[in-house]
Amino acid sequence: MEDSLSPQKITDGLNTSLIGRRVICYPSLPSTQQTARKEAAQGALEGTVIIADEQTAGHGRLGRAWLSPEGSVSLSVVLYPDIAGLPYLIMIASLAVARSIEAVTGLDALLKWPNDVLVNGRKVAGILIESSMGGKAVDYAVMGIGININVDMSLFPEVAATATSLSAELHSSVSRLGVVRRLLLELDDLYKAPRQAIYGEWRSRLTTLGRQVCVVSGGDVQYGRAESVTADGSLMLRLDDGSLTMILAGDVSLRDAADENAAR
Ligand code: BT5
Repeated sequence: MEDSLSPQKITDGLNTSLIGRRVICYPSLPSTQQTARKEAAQGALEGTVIIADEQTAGHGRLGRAWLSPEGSVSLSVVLYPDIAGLPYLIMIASLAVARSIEAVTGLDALLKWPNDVLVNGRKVAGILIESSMGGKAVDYAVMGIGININVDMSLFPEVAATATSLSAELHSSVSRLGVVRRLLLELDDLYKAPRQAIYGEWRSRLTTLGRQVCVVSGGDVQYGRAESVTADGSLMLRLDDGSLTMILAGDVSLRDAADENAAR
C-alpha cells in the first residue's frame, strides 16, 4: 500500500527552521513548479513546499518532459535568495537528494553535472531551478525536485534505458514520507551551510569529473575531458585541441563520450 503524504505527517516533529514552514500537498498537479511560482509571485512564506503525488505536465530544462507518475515524489520549494546565492541552489538540492537517498535506503547516490542524481549509473532524480529577476535582484527562486521512488521506470520506453527508481534498486518499496521528511531536513541544513562547504561537497560527489564527456548544446556537440567545476556551478571542459572552455549549466546535456561514439 502506497504511503500517503499530508502536510501534518510531513511536518510533525520536523525541526526545520525555514524549509517546510508551510507544506501544501496535492494528489495531482500539472507541475509543482507552476504552482510554486504562483505562490512565490504572491509573496508566499520562504520555505513553502508544494508537493504532488503525480504531475501531468512535469518539466525539466529546455521544456523537456519530466515523468512523474504515482509512486514518485514531485516537489517545489519557494526561496528568496540573494543573487550570489542562486548558483548554489542546484548544489544544495543535489546534495540534499543524495544525502536523503543514502540515509533512507543505504544506496550510494552520485551526482552527474549539472542536475542529475544517479543510483548505479541511472537517473533516479532530477532538479530544476527557476528564478525570476527584478532588475539586479532576485524576486524569487523555485527549487524543483523529482524523485522516482516506488515506480517501475521500465514501463516508460522513453527513459527505460537511463532511469531507475529507489524501489527498483532496493528490490523493495521505500517510504515516500521518509524520503520527503529527510529531504526537507537536509535542505534546511544545507541552505544555512557556508557556501564554500556546499561547493566542496558537491564537487566531491560529482561522478563527471575526470571523464571524457560530450556536451550537447542545441545542434552543437563538443568533446573533451570534464576537468573541474567552478564555484558558480559551471563545467570546465578541456577540449581535444588542449584549450579550456567554460560551459554553463542551463542549456546543455552531458553524455559519456564513449556512449555517444558507440551511437554514431
Ligand atoms: C531534469 O531536467 O532532470 C529536471 C527535472 C525536474 C523535475 C521536477 S519535479 C518537481 C518540479 N516540477 C516540475 O515540473 N519539474 C520539477 P532535464 O535535465 O532537462 O532532464 C529531463 C530528461 O530526463 C528528459 O528529457 C528524459 O530524458 C529524462 N526523464 C524524464 N523523466 C524522468 C524520470 N522520471 N526519471 C529519470 N529520467 C527522466
